[in-house]
Amino acid sequence: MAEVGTQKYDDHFDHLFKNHPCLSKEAHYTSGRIHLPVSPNCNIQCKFCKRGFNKSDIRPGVSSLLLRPEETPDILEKALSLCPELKVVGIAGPGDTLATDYALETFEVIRKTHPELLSCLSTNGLRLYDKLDRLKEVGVNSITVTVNAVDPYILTQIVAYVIDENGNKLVGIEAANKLINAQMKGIKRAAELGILVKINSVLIPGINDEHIKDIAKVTRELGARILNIIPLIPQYELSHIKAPSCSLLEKVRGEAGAYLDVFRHCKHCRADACGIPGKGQSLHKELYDKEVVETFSHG
Ligand code: CLF
Ligand code: SF4
Repeated sequence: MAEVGTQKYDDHFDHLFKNHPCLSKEAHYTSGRIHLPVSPNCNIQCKFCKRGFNKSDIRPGVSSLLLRPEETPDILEKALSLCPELKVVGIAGPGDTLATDYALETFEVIRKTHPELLSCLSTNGLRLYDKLDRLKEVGVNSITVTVNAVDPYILTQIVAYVIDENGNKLVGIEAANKLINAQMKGIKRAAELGILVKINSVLIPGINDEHIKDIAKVTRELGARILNIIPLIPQYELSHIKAPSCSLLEKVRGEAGAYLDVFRHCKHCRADACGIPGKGQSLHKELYDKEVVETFSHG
């Protein structure tokens, strides 16, 4: 029986809750995670994300902050020697992990070389449903979906556009409906396949602060298990909005906590993060032998 916050579950996720640093307070201080930055592109544009779709279109190997899937086992070996407590291999960017197949290819390689490690993926969810069979096949244990609204009118204030599977650029309510429908289908199916689903929601004062509880309610009904509320970093098109205060963050966490357990220890990790997050350990410099440019990560 797993006991998470106020919720009790009789299920097979005990091992994950005990060992994953983003699922329990205890593991946050004892388990390490490495993010492998293999996913360069994104297929949507969030108004708070300063990576433009075109600007993010860099290829692996061109930039020092991107790895090719076949390079990852060596990096992982080095990471394990620097941090033997590593339990989780995560892929969280710098773009969307399912906009290209590099994340899937990486998990396939890692499953063969390091089957003992847990595999964790973070995505905006646009392509989640389509890729779930492959994700299951390559052994992904947990998936984080960033859901910033389940109401399309609210989402139009957060997402500028979505590129659909045929390469068409959708805007406004059409884009919002496309993303929400894809996320909902993906979350439900992932949960049905026995993959643990965590939700990340960016708290944007004046836009979705009264709506996060609805996100918690809807996603819980679909099978999500835990929610991480990330305070907005005001930038790009939302640079005029102030970051949420601690009291607003606490209020929203309390409201959402009525539906889903809330993870409160998130460290807003980089897409190339490595170490034990609760100890503030950051080994990316040692790992790559040089300082690399800070990258965005969904976490
Ligand atoms: Fe990475 Fe995210 Fe997996 Fe964790 S991070 S993909 S679930 S292994 Fe963790 Fe970092 Fe917060 Fe993310 S502390 S940003 S919640
Ligand atoms: Fe893409 Fe993530 Fe940036 Fe949104 S926040 S535009 S999903 S990389």
